[in-house]
Amino acid sequence: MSTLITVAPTGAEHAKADVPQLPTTLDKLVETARSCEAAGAAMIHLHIRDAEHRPTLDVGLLTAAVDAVREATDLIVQLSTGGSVHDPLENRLKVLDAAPDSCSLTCGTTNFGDDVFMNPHGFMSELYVLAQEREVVPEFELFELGHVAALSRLINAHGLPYGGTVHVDFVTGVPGAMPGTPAALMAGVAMLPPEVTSWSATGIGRTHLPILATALAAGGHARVGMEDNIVYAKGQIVQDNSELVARAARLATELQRPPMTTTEARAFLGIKAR
Ligand code: KMH
Ligand code: ZN
Repeated sequence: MSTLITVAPTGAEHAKADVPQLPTTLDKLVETARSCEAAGAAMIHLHIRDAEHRPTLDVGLLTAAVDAVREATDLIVQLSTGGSVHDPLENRLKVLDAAPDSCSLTCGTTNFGDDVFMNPHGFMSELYVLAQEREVVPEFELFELGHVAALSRLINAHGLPYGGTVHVDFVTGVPGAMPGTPAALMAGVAMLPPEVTSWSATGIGRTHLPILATALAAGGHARVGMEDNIVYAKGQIVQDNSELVARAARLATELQRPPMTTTEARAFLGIKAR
């Protein structure tokens, strides 16, 4: 089995002032999308920034980013519906107006460092059904073991998502949420309901490498990128997201699970042809 590598290049948390190499402009986003595709990524998880490099859910800017990445690459374009912890729920639903291939859908409220990342059941249900209607393939983000149960509740209430597959991503190592340890990840994998067809994992900060290695060894897929981790190795800050993608691709290839092509990934996730 090959490996689906997703890159999350920007996120909503790092400040541009602290991490100047963060791709926050459209040009830089397209450049990083190209280099990450060449390095082995098949999907990109996008958060965008405004002219002041602040996180934004402006639908016009989101649409421009989706169009530009589609024009420059064959990557599956996944928009974050998580946004930042400060984004109102109604703005997060409007993300689908930008017509991405895929969207993230976090399966419950969670501690998020000093903040709380809100995902009440009504919001998740509305987003789930909207994604079905718009023919957008969701990726279910699981920050906590309880989120696995919340995912089952959504599937039982609304049926399978558009595309007919159920792909989940464990986001581990967020301070106050599920730890980024092999034991916690494998506990989550053991709980997955039968409808889940594939899983990936990411580890925040220093949990990045152990979670990447665990996911690859256990038959999962990988998410990497500066949204989650800006340190390549001790004393070495990531300069370009493709460094993280290339390392994941090398590890996956050594483990006889080379990176999935974008064409394979589209079929694998049931992405709509556009
Ligand atoms: N920025 C976090 C509050 C997602 O993209 O869907 C939420 C997040 C999850 O990153
Ligand atoms: Zn995100």
